[in-house]
Amino acid sequence: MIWNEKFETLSRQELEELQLTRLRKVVERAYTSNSFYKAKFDERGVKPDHIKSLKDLQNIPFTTKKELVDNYPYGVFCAPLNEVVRIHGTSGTTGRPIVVGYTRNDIETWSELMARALTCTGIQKGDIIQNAYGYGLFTGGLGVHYGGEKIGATVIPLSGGNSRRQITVMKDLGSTALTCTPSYATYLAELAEEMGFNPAKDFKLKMGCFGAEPWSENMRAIIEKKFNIDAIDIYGLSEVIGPGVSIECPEGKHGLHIFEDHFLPEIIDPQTEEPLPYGEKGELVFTTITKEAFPVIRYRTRDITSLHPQTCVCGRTMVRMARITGRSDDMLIIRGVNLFPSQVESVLMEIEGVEPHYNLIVDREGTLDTLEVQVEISEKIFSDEVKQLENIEHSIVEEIKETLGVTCRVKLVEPKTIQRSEGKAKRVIDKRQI
Ligand code: DLL
Repeated sequence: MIWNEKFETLSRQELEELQLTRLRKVVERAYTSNSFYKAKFDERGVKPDHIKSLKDLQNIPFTTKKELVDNYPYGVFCAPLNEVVRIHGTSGTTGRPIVVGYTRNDIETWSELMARALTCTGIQKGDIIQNAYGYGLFTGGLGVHYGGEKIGATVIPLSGGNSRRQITVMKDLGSTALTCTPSYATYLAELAEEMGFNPAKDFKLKMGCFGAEPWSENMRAIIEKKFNIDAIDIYGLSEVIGPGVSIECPEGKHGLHIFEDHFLPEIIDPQTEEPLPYGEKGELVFTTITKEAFPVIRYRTRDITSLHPQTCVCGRTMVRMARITGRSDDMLIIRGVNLFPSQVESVLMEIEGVEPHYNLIVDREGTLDTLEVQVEISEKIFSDEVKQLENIEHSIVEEIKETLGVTCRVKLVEPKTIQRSEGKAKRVIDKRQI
């Protein structure tokens, strides 16, 4: 199902014409309404009327997270505050937060994109969406909420947390779709079992729309099996709009369609800042071409992925991005080897008896980095013989060494001892920074 056939299936030529018109408009807006952008453009000698083709985007300077933080709270807004009808923001756990604003048109755009995204997953009028993304400054809750209402689905605005009640609601109200972070979905499945349900049989769930944190293909398989649903990957970030920047379709499950009539994606080499061709992995950069209050121009997301232009079996023509491996700032460098937590997750979830709850503890002994993988194993195995535990431990060490090239220590821990998350999971404890 396609929500907006006209835009989602544009030919490349039609799309590029539209993108250019919109790009020129947003550059003009940023330049004339905001001194931060004006100064940046002037420094490079770029004027809005220099944008004659989409390629000219590459002459415009990048915008970084640091610049947004430095201009806290309203320095990057491109609309007067009295036209801003909503504020969201990042949590700022790693420093000062970023606040983002939306005009009434921006809220309409976002709702349209979330309507497209939810429709793309197969959710429609008649579905009951259990929305367990947090409501508040975080964009997940209200993003799904507005999109869900727009397509005429029934939205239950539960927000994250209150987990036992989530299970009761799922059962009693007959939720057919679950929206939350993948880590929270695994916790809800576990809790449902603890409460005496069989999550694969006792609920009406058909699909889940999961995102806001990196998750592996193997984690998808676990969630799909536990709930007997299609688990779809949804991507977005507050600075760009929130959820609804890109979405997978159940037909393909091989990359997320970017709504390119609103966001221009680029992939760059994060070191040299040079653009990379389709198919190559690098840092994702976005220019929003329709937002009013908080457009971002060549914004460096730090998310690592690649772009794939082939038209999808679902009929959408927009470019797809591969599942995000991680953020460049989440990348761990262990004794010179680069690895993302999601790659460790992928290895762990292949191993029989291992549960989808883990922590990675990074430390330094003398001059050597160390990685300890703490992972829960199933109740049954935990109470079995020591020999079996040793085998699992050995398999994890070997598999991580072979697949990722890093030697690690493994600590198998009792079921339900690793902290569960109601939103984004925090799985890495890097003691080198303490
Ligand atoms: O996480 C928006 C969102 C809400 C997306 C609900 C999907 C669903 P922020 O809190 O600003 O916004 O965090 C954005 O989260 O730059 C990525 O690093 C990460 N992220 C978001 N979606 C995915 C995903 C929301 N599907 C940051 N896979 C982004 C991997 C994701 N990482």
